[in-house]
Amino acid sequence: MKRVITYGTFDLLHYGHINLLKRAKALGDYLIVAVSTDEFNAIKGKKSYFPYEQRKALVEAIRYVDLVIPEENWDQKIKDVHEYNVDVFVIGDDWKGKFDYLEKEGVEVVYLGRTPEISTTQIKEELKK
Ligand code: C2G
Repeated sequence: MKRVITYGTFDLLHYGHINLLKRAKALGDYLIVAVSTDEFNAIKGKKSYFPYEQRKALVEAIRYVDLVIPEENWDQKIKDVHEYNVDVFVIGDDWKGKFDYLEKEGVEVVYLGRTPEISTTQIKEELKK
């Protein structure tokens, strides 16, 4: 059982997020998604439209996702990969290089290409027009 983990806010869920989760699941058999809490979003400087509980419920409804856990801080990844026996860490390549340190924990680190032309920020901007 190859276990994969990824992290994110996943606000205003869109096909870019789905593309990422679909490819992440294809790298193993079990996909864990750590969804940023509202409190951690504030630390990340992100304001979500949907609160954590709703973002969690949306991500849990995705066929590729097996488990959703809260992401509460920048530093929990090392604990998480051991606690959940993770084999692969995956995230979009906007984060390229930022999480290579997880390789020292025996985890394969994969940066996947972001889906172009779609972002939560862009959705919000266009809805404002
Ligand atoms: N993503 C993507 N293509 C897009 C938009 C997002 O592939 N057009 C990916 C991002 O690269 C990320 C995931 O979808 O892997 C979730 O995106 P965000 O919710 O923006 O996550 P982020 O705020 O980058 O949080 O500790 C890590 C952070 O929590 C990552």
